[in-house]
Amino acid sequence: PAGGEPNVAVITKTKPQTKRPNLYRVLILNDDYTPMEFVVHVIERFFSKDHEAATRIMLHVHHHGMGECGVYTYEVAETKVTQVMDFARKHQHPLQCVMEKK
Ligand code: NFA
Repeated sequence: PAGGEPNVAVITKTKPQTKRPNLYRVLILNDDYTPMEFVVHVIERFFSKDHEAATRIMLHVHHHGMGECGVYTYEVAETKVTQVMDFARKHQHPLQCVMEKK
């Protein structure tokens, strides 16, 4: 019949499934009061570094004002920050730990 149903083509696009998660650096900040050995212990305990690597990071923070302890997805980074801040507070040290988007 004349004027029948319009012919409509539907094109569905498939996106390449390669979505990377957003990553966050966890940083420790220098201060004048937290003992160096406490900072080394924190880095070993919460960021799974050996004593040598933890000492290197601590000295970097001491000399440059801040330093990276690791790179994680959002929830893991948030957990690390909370663990470090709670542990520092419990031991009455002013150590600060923050996360920033890479
Ligand atoms: N600057 C601190 C001190 O001299 C040591 C420190 C290093 C503190 C790294 C915080 C972070 N006792």
